[in-house]
Amino acid sequence: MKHTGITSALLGLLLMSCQASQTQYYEKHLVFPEGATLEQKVDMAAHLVPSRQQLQWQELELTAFLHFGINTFTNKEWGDGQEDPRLFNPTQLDAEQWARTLKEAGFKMVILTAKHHDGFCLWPTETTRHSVASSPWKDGKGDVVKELKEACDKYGLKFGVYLSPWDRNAECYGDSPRYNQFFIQQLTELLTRYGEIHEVWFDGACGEGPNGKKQVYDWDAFYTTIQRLQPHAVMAIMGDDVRWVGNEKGFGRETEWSATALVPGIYQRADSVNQALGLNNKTADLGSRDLLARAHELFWYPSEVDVSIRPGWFYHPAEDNQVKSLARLVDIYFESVGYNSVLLLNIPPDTRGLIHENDARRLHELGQYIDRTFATDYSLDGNRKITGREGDSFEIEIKDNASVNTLMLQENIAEGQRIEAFTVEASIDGSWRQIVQGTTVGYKRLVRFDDLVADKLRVTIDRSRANFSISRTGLFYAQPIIEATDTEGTALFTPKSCLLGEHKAPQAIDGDPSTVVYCEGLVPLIIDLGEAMTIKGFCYTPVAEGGNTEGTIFRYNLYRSNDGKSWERIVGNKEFSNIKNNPIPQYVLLENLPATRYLKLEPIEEINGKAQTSVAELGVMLP
Ligand code: FUL
Repeated sequence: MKHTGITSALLGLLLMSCQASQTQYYEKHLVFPEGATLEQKVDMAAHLVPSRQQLQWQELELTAFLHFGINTFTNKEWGDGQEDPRLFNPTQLDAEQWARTLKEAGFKMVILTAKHHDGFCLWPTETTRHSVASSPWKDGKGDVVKELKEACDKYGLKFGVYLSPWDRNAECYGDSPRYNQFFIQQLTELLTRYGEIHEVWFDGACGEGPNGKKQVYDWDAFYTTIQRLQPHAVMAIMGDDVRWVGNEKGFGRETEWSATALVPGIYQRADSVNQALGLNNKTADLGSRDLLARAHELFWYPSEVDVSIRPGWFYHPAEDNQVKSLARLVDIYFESVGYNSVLLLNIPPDTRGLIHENDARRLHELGQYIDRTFATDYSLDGNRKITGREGDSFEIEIKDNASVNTLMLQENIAEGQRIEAFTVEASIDGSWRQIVQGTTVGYKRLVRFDDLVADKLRVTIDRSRANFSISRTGLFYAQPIIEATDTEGTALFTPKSCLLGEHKAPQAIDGDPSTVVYCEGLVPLIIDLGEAMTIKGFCYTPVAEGGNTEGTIFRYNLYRSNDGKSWERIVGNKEFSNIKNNPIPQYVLLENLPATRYLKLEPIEEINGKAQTSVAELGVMLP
């Protein structure tokens, strides 16, 4: 028996090592063998994996672009290269303010336009006089690249450079060998003078037109220069590490394959192969099975979503009031980071050399929103690894009976991107109801759905290219956002009566926030609208800053009823975020609520953990 045991253990080990050695992974690129079947291709695609630096880059999630340069001072989006460098004169340039603002908002890397299409260099290059060295800023002794890199190091941010291949100032542009040399020298300066560089961004834009200068770039030489000088950097857009998502609006594809048949532009065959396959960066489908059937090779070439916080990429004073709203930025976040992409959000420093107050405020709000949304994971055991095969399901238990509206799924992409389709169901009162269906997952998929109170979710992986491996799941509640502009004009409907516990509380519905009701204990507030009506949400107004805020509700449940006797819970264990530090009216949207007469706001926790309740105003929003 003993003997047999050892033998079978050895056999098991042998088998395991055989199996292990059979699993072949392809780093960054693979070529399908001649005559490969679709099944073989799908299996190979499932084993295409990112390089180490691609993986590290993907994990950054949130990265920032800073478009700053001579255009900032000429108020243009594209300079023509003829600008007087003396126009470059920021009065208060403070790279630490840039880095600090971005760091506090949760960004992990900053990419600076070291040279845009106008050819003006933000560092004192030896290649041209069209640079900061010819400007009055710091008497021509300044170096924006250096200042920002030092600030990034101080704040623990990674640093990347944008270097435009298209150069409208360089006299040698169009004389291909000479310009390539010139460009490599610029690249070499940037990659050797400032320590570690994590991303090199080569813009594909060129506005020369058919009669303009024709420059044939030596991508191989650019590539080997980066490999030699900064082997850990990723090469973006015209490089083969990071792919442009295909728009500058900030939206990724819901079905986003990092394993794609699109050949990166730096390869000579790119145009012919991509044309034959009918592909470019904007194509909706870059990696489906249909495409695999026609493709000869695949690249791990993940998507980067670049978008500006303002309409333009560079600073224009006329756009000071056109900074994207928080709601828009949050949508962008969900449809980039949440769609298997990295977000590259541009914030253009102004002519002072500062991130403008309006942009800084919005970044702060965005950072807080993301932090708060993902601070509480309502799933039990979100960090457990889940593996399985096509058709398998797994369940996610929901903690505290909380209402949730966001599911996070992450594939272990170190083993490849495999999931092609999934279904999410919720167990409500003992029966399963389908909530949403999705396609790809990849590094991260944030699935949004209507607010939901359920015992658990069930996720079924309907289609997978090989056995799937999920590294992380999570369940969150993303607060609806009502913009200041939306809410300012929002008139509240005054309920007919209000009870605090058993006592009438007319002060809570008198339209005057200075009249406050306090009471001992965590006591529910009940409002009666007089008749059942369609409502859009409710608003709890706490005692304002400076007043006696004891009893301010922090966490709550909300119930609805039409007879004041039987209650349905519609919001479970929610918080009025930041109400302690910023006690402003709390607008809460309620979606798809049937006509309702009574609402009950039940406090679960007071801001300081006391058993007290207070309210300045309570009202509802009508559609
Ligand atoms: C484009 C450029 O032309 C814009 O000016 C901006 O730099 C954007 C990120 O890429 O191609």
